[in-house]
Amino acid sequence: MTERVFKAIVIGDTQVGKSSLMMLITCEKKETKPTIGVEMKIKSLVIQDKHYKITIFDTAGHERFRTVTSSYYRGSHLVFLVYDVTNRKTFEDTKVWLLDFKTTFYNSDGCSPYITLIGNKIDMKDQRVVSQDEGEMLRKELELDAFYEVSVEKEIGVMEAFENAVTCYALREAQQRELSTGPLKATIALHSSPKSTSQTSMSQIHTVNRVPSRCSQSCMIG
Ligand SMILES: Nc1nc2c(ncn2[C@@H]2O[C@H](COP(=O)(O)OP(=O)(O)O)[C@@H](O)[C@H]2O)c(=O)[nH]1
Ligand SMILES: [Mg+2]
Repeated sequence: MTERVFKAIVIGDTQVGKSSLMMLITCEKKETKPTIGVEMKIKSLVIQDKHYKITIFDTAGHERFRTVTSSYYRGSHLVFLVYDVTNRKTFEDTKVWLLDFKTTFYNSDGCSPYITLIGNKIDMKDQRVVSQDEGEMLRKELELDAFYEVSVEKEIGVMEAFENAVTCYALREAQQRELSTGPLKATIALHSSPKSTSQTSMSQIHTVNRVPSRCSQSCMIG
């Protein structure tokens, strides 16, 4: 069995829900203490019979002091850029985070990382100050690969965003390989949505409030 190993990172302002998001993806219980030190967790999942192991890194509190280092960014395949829909500053700061990432990012395998913009806390309807349209406009402006609105608290949309990123990055990588080594042997099913056998509950996914999933120009699903 071949297993693809990807590195995922979560970036964004403090308190937007990065650690909670990572806990949800890796099926861990909520942690109450603030994250300090390096946090890395592993998520194994199977999508369309393909096995993936994703190492997910959390900024571990360093974002508060803007001391996220280049080693954190290095070699990332998947990036989750998170803001809080109830806090406009966190939305505006996504541009700063992206710039920080792009100026220090280095990936030796030559395939661009798949960057997903995440607007979290949509369960807090009364406090929302950033609309879904604004999120989508920002995605276009920054030329990010995907945009999802989620609620980590209510488990809405998170696994869908995660699995979309894994699938799209795998396809991008395969296309890159094809460009450099000739015809692609593996057949990638392009005509169905990713089916997951991940152990995380998928029951909430269909109530997701988000812009339809999209890969980049080179990766379309569904
Ligand atoms: N209402 C609501 N609260 C959330 C959500 N996600 C995270 N939180 C809360 O936001 C706070 C900050 O979350 P945390 O994961 O520590 O954020 P981080 O600083 O970005 O790692 C915590 O009190 C979480 O319980 C969400 O989807 N909805
Ligand atoms: Mg944290």
